[in-house]
Amino acid sequence: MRIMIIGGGSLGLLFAGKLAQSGHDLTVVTRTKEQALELQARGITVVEPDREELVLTRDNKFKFITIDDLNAHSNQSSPIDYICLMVKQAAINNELIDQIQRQMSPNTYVIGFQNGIGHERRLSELIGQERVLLSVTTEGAKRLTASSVAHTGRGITYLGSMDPSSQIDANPHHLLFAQALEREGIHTILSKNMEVRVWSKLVINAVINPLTAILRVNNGGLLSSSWALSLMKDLYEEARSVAEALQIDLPGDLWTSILDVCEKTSWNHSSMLQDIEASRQTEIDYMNGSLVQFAKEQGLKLPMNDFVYRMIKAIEY
Ligand code: KPL
Repeated sequence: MRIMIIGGGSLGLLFAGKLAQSGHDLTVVTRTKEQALELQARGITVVEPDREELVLTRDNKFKFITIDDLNAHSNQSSPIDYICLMVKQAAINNELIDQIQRQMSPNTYVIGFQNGIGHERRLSELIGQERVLLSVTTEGAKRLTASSVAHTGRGITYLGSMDPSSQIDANPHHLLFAQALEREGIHTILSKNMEVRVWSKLVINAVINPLTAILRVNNGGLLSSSWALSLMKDLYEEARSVAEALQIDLPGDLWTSILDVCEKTSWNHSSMLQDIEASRQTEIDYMNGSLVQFAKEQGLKLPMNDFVYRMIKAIEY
């Protein structure tokens, strides 16, 4: 199999480190030349809680290029089976989609690993829904350096299409790809229920992320105040009402799962809090912003989600 990973952040490095060990051909596409050179020179290190896995990558099965090198790369090599898109939603612009299209053969699949919602629509419109897969993963990863990443928590990676009629688990290529990840310790499930998975993760993020960023607390901090809990509950009820209007059947115990995530990741700073702390653009547009948008289309109002959306907009940058 030939696999391309676009994005050298924590998740991109974790999956690159694991897939590099699986024996398949791998191209990693980074934003900066410095990172591509460092990966080439040092290999990829994945720090597991009990050991360090160093994958030396000076083999011609591995390539490290930058986004700017992508166009030249497409003319040189044989077809890619999977392109794992591991950049934030805001980075998925028409230019990137155009570059991705040039890498594709009729059999290539593009897998979107983004938080939130909106990317599937954009990718499907330009690439075609039948070539687009989505992934929802709860693997924990923290980038340590340009070439090393800590695997901070084991989770589950769901992979599937938003089209419920697609026979994801009957496709031998997808089975092979899932097996490659599974063998390297990334528990992977081919799911026929991706809409519910994507929406469940969206609701979890829409409840936890903006509040942690506004209140400047870690995920566990939300549980220690009844005021914070009541804000979470309001965001949750509103998000659920949009899903209901769209006939998306969210799990009945999703509220308990949200509390569970806060408890299990108690010391983590949510990705949105990290973005605010680092003065980076947040993913609020694709989380609460999208919920408000979907609600509008359904004739609904989400005052709490709209409020946190505007609060984050006011404090980001
Ligand atoms: O996915 C997350 C994020 O930070 O974006 C949660 C689930 C909130 C864990 O930190």
